[in-house]
Amino acid sequence: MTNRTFTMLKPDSVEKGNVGAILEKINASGFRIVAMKLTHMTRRDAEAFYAIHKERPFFGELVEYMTRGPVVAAILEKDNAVEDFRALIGATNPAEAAEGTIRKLYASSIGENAVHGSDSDENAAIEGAFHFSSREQF
Ligand code: 3AN
Repeated sequence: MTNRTFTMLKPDSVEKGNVGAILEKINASGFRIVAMKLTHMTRRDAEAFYAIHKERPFFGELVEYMTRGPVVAAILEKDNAVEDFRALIGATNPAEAAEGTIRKLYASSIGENAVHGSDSDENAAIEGAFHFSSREQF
């Protein structure tokens, strides 16, 4: 079934100039870009977006990282989008990510892991709506 997922190319991907290469990989893997923008999350945005992790020891570091520069936020569409995108990006820790995955190629550590991918259809809808109005989705 065709469905949607949400991604962010995180500040490290933007800083290192990896946005073009990552988008090319996303396109080549059959995802359609439904919405996309360069946006700089405020501290409040990042704390809300990652609220589920607020008790974790890395929360402060995660908020610092996600707010230190702009991210490319996007909604992607494909059959089985959530699961297939998680497979394309690879494990949270790039050291454990499979060969050829985006994190294996472009992430430097578990903290700075290049891309976000929603972990369920429900979260994909919440996260997409966090960044895009319905007028910005095509
Ligand atoms: P994923 O991004 O693979 O869904 P989550 O949801 O467990 O992984 O973690 C969200 C983000 O929090 C990660 N993308 C990463 O930036 C950061 N993070 C996760 N685990 C750690 C950790 N052990 N140490 C530092 N940062 C982490």
